Amino acid sequence: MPSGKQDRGLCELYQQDPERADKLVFGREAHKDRRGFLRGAGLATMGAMLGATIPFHRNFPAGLIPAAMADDGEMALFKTKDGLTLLNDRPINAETPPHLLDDPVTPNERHFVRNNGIVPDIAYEMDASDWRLKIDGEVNTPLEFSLEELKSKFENVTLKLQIECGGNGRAAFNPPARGNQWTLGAIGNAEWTGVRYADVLKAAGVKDSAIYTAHYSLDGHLSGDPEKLPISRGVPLAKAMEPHSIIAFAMNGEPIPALHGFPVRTICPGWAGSTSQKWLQRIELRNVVHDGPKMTGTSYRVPYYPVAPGTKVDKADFKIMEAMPVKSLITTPQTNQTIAERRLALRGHAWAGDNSVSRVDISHDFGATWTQADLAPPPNPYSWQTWSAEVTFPEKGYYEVWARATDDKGNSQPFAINWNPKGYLNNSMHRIAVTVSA
Ligand SMILES: Nc1nc2c(c(=O)[nH]1)N[C@H]1C(S)=C(S)[C@@H](COP(=O)(O)O)O[C@H]1N2
Ligand SMILES: [Mo]
Repeated sequence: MPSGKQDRGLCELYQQDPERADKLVFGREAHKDRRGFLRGAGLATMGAMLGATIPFHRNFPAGLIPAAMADDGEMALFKTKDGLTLLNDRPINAETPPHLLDDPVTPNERHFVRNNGIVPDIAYEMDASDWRLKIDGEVNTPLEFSLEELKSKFENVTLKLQIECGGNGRAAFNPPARGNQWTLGAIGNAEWTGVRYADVLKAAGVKDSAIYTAHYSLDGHLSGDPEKLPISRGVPLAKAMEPHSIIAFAMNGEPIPALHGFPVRTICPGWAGSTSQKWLQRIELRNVVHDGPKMTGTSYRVPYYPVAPGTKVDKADFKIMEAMPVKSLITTPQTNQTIAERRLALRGHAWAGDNSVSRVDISHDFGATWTQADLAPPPNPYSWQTWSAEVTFPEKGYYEVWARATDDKGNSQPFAINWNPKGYLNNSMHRIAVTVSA
């Protein structure tokens, strides 16, 4: 597994800024001299990442990503994925192109990945025999469970649950917001099996003083410092007690894959994905709002009030992001297709945080007119809902198809982005391009 101090992975650097990556690794002018050798600071960096010296470094071409880095560690885990777009390799962040999200239940190999830190060893080993889940803090009886105990002591539930990263859609922000440049695909709707979060807390006896939960996990901080946690978030007690909040141990009928949180994770569906904590080892009930890493400052937080694009907002004016807003995707057809027929079948999904979706409308004339799509009810609350529609184009030419979902509280997707400093909660309409050739 590569270790090092850089906060962006090499693959990401090469994707975004190949010249800078070359300079960093291969020295100042390497990008101008493609024969550039690995030397000096670049050689040291590469050696540190590979954990060995490179005797033939003089033959090592500029711009080459060592095969060991592509085949080992997290990149090897990433190879189990099918068609995802890699945004960053350290930590792994990858999204699913919308047309690969067509299934009503997202297969494991197509579920997006959002990591803040380093995948822990337990997930590589897929062996939970030494693992325990601890429940403590504001409880009457602190408890500890092995994986088998957790599975057998509580009723098991299986639910289709959507998890969407709070930063999904950030790439569309202007001025840009720093962070992973998610386009549309940081959303998934897998079938999860686990125990109710509420049942586990009730077994420990929730004290009246408890108001918030805190999740602690096994993933490593990017700095390599074992004292530091990459992320420790939590939810208000009421969300944890909601019957669809679960502590999951299986994803689509299999042990949770390494990238998704083996052996167990919370799922607090409909809320920013960061509340669904992977590689869980401890839940603490707290008598204050949790203040772990990425709970404070501007992480997973948005201004209390709407702000104009580019506004500098005082840190004191941020609140914790909770439920995600109503949103939809067009998953069939893929965007940018040329079709030889005037009629086009469309399909997709829609979801709405804590709410349910009451309708999806489709436009093929830049929003001038809308027709209502057929919308299936959710198989269970907090699953996305599948919709279908058909449009007929009047003549050949370039069209856009737009989808707009509305939830049961009357909220609809906007056309414009509700800009905020960190690029969260973008639920603007999904648009696809269609060219009709006949
Ligand atoms: N332990 C841990 N849990 C985590 C994260 C993490 O970095 N570490 N990332 C969170 C974020 S920001 C999101 S959006 C979801 C993504 O879940 P997935 O990778 O299974 O799609 O996991 C959440 N749980
Ligand atoms: Mo996220």
